[in-house]
Amino acid sequence: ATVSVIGLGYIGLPTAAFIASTGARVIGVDVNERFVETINRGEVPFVEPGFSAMLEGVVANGSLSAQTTTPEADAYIVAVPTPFKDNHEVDDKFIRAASENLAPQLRGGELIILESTSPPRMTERMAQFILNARPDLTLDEGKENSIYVAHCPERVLPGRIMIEMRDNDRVIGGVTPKAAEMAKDLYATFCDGELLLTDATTAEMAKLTENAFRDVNIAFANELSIISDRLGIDVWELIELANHHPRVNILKPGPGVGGHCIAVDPWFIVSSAPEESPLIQQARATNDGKPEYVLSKVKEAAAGRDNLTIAALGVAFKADIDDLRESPSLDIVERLATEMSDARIHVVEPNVDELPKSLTGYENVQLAPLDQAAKDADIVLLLVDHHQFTEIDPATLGDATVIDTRGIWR
Ligand code: SAJ
Repeated sequence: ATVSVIGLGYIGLPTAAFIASTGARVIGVDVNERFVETINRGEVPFVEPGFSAMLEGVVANGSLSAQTTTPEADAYIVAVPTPFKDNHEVDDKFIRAASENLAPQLRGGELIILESTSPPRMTERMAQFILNARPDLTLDEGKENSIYVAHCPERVLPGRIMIEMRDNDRVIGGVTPKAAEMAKDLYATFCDGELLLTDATTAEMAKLTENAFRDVNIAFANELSIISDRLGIDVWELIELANHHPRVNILKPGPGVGGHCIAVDPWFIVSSAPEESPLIQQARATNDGKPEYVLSKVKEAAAGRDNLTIAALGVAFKADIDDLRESPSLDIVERLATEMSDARIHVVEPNVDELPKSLTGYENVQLAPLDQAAKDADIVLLLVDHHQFTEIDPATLGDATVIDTRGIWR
């Protein structure tokens, strides 16, 4: 069977490679020509521990190739971005484009899976995009011109994809029951986790619920960190102690919540049920407010001191990745650059070779190696718990003021 994976980003490309590693023929599709070329050379266009060897192998043996046009295939997996618009409603233009590009290739009998995280009913809408382009096809099962549409949200954690792609349980929701069964057969070829069948809308909501749960829990931790500052206690110790209770499991406070999932997905619930979701909305507001709080701590530490050098350690959205999407750390450094224009800011980000675009316009900001930045700093602002930073002995930072937003040096 031929499987076509549309969208070769952090999720689509590993999914394509895992399926290809089972011996299936996989054709990846992406609009980004540079991505396509990189992948066809067997190289991974982003940082993901352990993934290079797998990709190199499946490209070298011909199981996986990439192209910019959508081919004929027996199954399609759509893994394109689902950003939201200013009003927090989904922008479905990439799903629409993927649907319209694959529709002409269909002959009847194909399975089409939406993997992108989506608001309730998006999978049904995708099916409708396809049927609009191909009124000769039907969702009624068992006919020669039937197509089978399902939702199988991806739940791997960036940084642990090699483990989680195989081991995680998967929720598979069919627009029709047979679509769910067919999707289950495909995922069973590379997934050792349990494959749980439901309808498409429940599957969409399950994914959003998982990420909203995490967002609410992190908001609780972030609120505790501000309360703890006020009370003069160590929030890390506090949470560690509370978590010894058998039914308490509080996540970690930090500089805010970033990435393209936890900071985005709760909005899909909110936009589909605004009146019924005050708690989820407050969690978003609490987490989005944390960068401002960190900024105020830096300003407090800088008050009355001139000619300061600030080492900002990390701008990725979390540890040991190069992904800067929705990164609260990057946001904090940008605001430092504008609001503390007298200070020199040395940005240390071991996972990138050049200063992120949004920071290039500032004369007072430069990318610096860790040892130099740490040596010159009056204020060390730890924003991401990259392993390079956790390995530092804080005693070597001299008399710099340390603001550790991740609690790694306590
Ligand atoms: N964060 C904290 N404190 C914590 C945990 C995380 O401040 O205790 C911050 C991180 O620093 C980061 C943000 O939250 O800025 C999100 O990081 P994350 O590691 O929680 O999650 P993601 O966005 O990398 O991946 C999540 C995962 N979802 C869940 O764990 C429920 C992953 O399994 C999903 O596949 C992914 O979203 C997705 O694609 O939806």
